[in-house]
Amino acid sequence: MRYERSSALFAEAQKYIPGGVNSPVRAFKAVGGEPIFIKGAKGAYLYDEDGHQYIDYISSWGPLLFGHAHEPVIKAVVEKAKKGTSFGIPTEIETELAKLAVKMVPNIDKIRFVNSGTEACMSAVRLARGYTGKDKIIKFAGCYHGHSDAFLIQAGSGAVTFGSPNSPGVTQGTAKDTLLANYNDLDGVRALVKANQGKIAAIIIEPVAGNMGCIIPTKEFIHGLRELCTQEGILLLFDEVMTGFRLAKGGAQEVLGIDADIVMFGKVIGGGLPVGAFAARAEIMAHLAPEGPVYQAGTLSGNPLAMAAGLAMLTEIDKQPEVFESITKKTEHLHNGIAKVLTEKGIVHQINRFGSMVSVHFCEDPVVDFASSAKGNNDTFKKYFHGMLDQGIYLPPSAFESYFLNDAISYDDLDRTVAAVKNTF
Ligand code: KE4
Repeated sequence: MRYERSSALFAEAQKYIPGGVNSPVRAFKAVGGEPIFIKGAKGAYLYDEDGHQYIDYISSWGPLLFGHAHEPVIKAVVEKAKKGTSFGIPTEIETELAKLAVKMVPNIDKIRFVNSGTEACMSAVRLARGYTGKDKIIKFAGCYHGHSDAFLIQAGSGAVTFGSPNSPGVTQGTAKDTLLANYNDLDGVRALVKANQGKIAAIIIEPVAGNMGCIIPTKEFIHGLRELCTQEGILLLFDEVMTGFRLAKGGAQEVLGIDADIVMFGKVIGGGLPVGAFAARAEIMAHLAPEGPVYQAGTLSGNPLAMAAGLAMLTEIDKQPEVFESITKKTEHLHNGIAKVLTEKGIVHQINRFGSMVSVHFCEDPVVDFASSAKGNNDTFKKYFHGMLDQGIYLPPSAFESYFLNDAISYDDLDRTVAAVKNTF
């Protein structure tokens, strides 16, 4: 039995934790079988409790741009921990990380740290509503902005996998203020705005989507959204929890050349520890407590250990911007290798890639929105996932996710991965 200890640990976990996991996508529900349990990781490799090594293509769902246990991050956290873990009182390192983030990301003057991407997106929507005095928001089917009630309306990521996009527990009162549009459908957004004239506070979007697999906005769509928001006095909220500090120093705003009104971060900004953040021009952030009336708070927000990890990570990126070209080239190499093998094997597929975000879809037609992403053949996906896992390649356990490469992955690892695809099919 390849996964004896993981299986025993999973059985034990299920006695005390719902589904045995602390985040649903980890439970392998979308791919079947039981999750592996990880003992540790270093660089490109995960090591499970049964002694198997895996090339890791989720990098903790994005944060670990330089791979696992990256020396400068570990050192910073260990040193910081020796001086205490949390005070609930301001510390200098919060300002150091804030200054660096503001320097790296265009079009923001101030940033507020929280503990997750969910908190960042939830707080940004409250700020947008408080700033504009309007109630409704538009989100896109298949986009995932965390598990706050307002977003669990045809969310992407784990919520889609469970086939219950509208989660129980979300009230009609909440759902009525979240309007749904389709990604890459500007006319649909225009129609919603027209039908809700003067009532929409914000449009929230993943500027490059990663929770339906990877979906790239057309230039006409993303620029059209910016123009529409400017015309209508609607705030454009870029959820850069995935794309922030992964696509470029300045994230999607930089690579797409679009100025958002509020930008949300998570994952990379915490270097693998719990950090989320939201940022905007000073005149918008001035509405946030304690400067302004929009309330938002958090016991562990700006936690010194998390700030130390985030500061080490962003400092590494600031010093080595070539990391973006390196992981993009590696992702392109993987993309081309997988495409070649699947084509040779006659497997119907689409591969979407943007920077170091990539996803493989087993369907005929291009994947441009949630509906087209949902047409992927999940039986083929399951076979693919487990075939790769059994060969020591850890892929995201859901067709509605993107791969997140880290720069510790070598070209040998990539070629090993492509060979494993060939063996699988
Ligand atoms: P967290 O609350 O999970 O830190 O962030 C929520 C979030 C917000 N926005 C985007 C674009 C995101 O991708 C996420 C979280 N991403 C998923 C992976 N697709 C987290 C994995 C999980 O749920 O365990």
